[in-house]
Amino acid sequence: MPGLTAPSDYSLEPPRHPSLLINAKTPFNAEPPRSALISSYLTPSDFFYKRNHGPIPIVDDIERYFISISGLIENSKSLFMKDIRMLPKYNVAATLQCAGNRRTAMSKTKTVKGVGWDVSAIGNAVWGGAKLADVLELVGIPKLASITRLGGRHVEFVSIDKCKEENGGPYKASVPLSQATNPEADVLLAYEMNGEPLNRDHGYPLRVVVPGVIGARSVKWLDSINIIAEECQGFFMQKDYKMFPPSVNWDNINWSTRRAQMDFPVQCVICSLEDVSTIKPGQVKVSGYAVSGGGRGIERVDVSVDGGKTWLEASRYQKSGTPYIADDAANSDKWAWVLFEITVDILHSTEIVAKAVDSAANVQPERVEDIWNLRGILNTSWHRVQVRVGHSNL
Ligand SMILES: Nc1nc2c(c(=O)[nH]1)N[C@H]1C(S)=C(S)[C@@H](COP(=O)(O)O)O[C@H]1N2
Ligand SMILES: [Mo]
Repeated sequence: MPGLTAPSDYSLEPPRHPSLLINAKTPFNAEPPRSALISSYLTPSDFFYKRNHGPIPIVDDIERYFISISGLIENSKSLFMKDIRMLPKYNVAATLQCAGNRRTAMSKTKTVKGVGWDVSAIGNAVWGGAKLADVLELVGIPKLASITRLGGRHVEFVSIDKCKEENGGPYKASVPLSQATNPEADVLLAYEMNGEPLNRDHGYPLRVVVPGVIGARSVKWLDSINIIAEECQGFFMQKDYKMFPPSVNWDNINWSTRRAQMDFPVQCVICSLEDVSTIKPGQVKVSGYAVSGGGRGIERVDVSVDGGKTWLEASRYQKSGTPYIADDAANSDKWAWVLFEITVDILHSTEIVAKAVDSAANVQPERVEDIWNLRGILNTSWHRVQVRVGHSNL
């Protein structure tokens, strides 16, 4: 591909913010301190978690960059950036969350395999770009189609980065055609993040954003789109990012028995306190984020200051000063997180817990042990932090 190339080593990585917590240098995997997440509803791109499986691709010549669309369609097509920009532009607020968010906490139960994320492998941004549904119309696939005339049922996104899991091949993933062609699913080919051109870490010049779905399906540095009959057969769809029960281990795993994870479940995390904090007795602000997948809003966030015996309801907001209502179409970004906040009185050392309920009344599991899985994905257990009340030296 002339416009976009993939280095085979890490000598040409972009600069990154020094306050990121680095979980792996090559490939670069890093997350912000949790306190940074609650300082704004939109996560600045500098502080947005970075999840990579290879060296960051490079744009040699943006004028020559194009994506090709082919597969089970009558006519293949190449689209340059100017063709994508010609389509109506949408700005969609959507939270991207890695399926491995909170993996470190899950690994305390029993070892899991994967990058050790704390609670910040998540971020909320306004993504600007064309709707995939409009792009697919350019190759003759109508809105709301679930199958093409030639039998295509899935839309595969292929990048150009060199991933060791793919034996040096590119990262790829797919979504069902019915989701890709549904304008309300808001699947984007995004070229902007928070009003600025995407930066290299986040997929410059063009990435997919699949709102409400685990981050793994939002392919960065898009190179081509294939319309295919079956789901993408790549590593990250077939041999990774699947949810297994706790009884499955590396000796008895059979990947084909489980579906590729798509929507993420309801999640919520306290970001105003570390895992263990020493505080003065008195009022403490407890705040954090809550989000659910599939476009389900957050109906409630409960906070406990006695380890989960009794609960108080926190207030929720997206725009400061405006209370959030889960099913208020006019005032809620349905793909985006809500921030929550409550001030509590803490006089003794205790455990503070938070859990959220989504608009389908889905709740978070209490115990991480019950959802433990060998890849350490989707840790959505009640979020717990310890506070130690100290009386001196504070
Ligand atoms: N081409 C490509 N796309 C990719 C990845 C990747 O390694 N290569 N990682 C995926 C994963 S697992 C996640 S969680 C998100 C992370 O996006 P971000 O780095 O912009 O936060 O990108 C996804 N898209
Ligand atoms: Mo991820």
